[in-house]
Amino acid sequence: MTHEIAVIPGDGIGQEVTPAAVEVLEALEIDFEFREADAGDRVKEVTGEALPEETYELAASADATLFGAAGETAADVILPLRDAVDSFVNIRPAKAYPGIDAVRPETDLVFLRENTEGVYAGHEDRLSEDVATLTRVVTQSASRDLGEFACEYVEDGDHDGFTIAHKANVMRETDGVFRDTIQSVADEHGVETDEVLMDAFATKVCLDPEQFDVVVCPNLAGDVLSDLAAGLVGGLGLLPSANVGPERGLFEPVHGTAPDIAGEGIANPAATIISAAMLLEYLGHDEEAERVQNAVETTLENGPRTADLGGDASTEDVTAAIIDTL
Ligand code: GGG
Repeated sequence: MTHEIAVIPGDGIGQEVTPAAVEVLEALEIDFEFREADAGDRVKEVTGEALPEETYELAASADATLFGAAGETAADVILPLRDAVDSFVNIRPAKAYPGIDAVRPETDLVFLRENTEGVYAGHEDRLSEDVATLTRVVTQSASRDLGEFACEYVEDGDHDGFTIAHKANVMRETDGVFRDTIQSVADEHGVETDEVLMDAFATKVCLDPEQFDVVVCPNLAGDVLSDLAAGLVGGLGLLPSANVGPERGLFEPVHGTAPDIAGEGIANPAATIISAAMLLEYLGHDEEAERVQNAVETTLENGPRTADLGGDASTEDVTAAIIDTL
């Protein structure tokens, strides 16, 4: 069976790390058909559109999508692409790998981030020169989908339960719906939960990350808190993500375009290659997913390493080492 994979490198280092992940996938004995498409700042400059219709349609029809990064046009690219694959959850593991000089080497977390609403729902207005507004949308239905996913994730994996991170003491209606709906789904499943205010979580996770395992968050909180966790494990070059929907998935590193190093060939491809491992698992290739994950971990431990991890290797050197280790 051939898997059709949409490949959307986007901008900045997305142009470097996405082909690296494709090279790793090509090294496996799996029948892939890769179809590349444009999105982001560069294509907008040329065509006036950050997300051409054919790119959206490709993501909406491919078996899975591998995406790199978007910069200034992130809202016009990433959010519609997540919609194209009907993704309601963004899975973001934050793990400290052996051999990496991490601030908190004991960190091993997974964020399950709501992926369709909150303040990223796109309802922003400029009412006057002085006043800008943003409508935060939280629904029981999206919170229920996330809650169901979180329960299944915990039941299928080696997890005791999950933590709900929210700010319902201030955003009583919106985060109240989020917290109460997810809690009631967990009760129906008999899954254990605890809850934490998201600002307190930011401190607690820095001081003692081991007290957390699976963390279920609203959209913006999941984006911010997973970047914070990246700081604990060695940087954004190490955090993958999977945007999962009922029939399709979009796999992308957590990091953005890194304009400060874009074009130099020194970006760390690990986050995108681990995202490709998540894509493999999503498509049912568990054994190959584990091989890729192990090859990345071995390479992170033994080198070569890119500059963000204290080395001087290029993106190509690291990718070649991962493929050799497979
Ligand atoms: N590879 C993902 C990317 O381009 N991240 C930049 C960004 O702005 N992300 C926002 C989000 O993940 O919602």
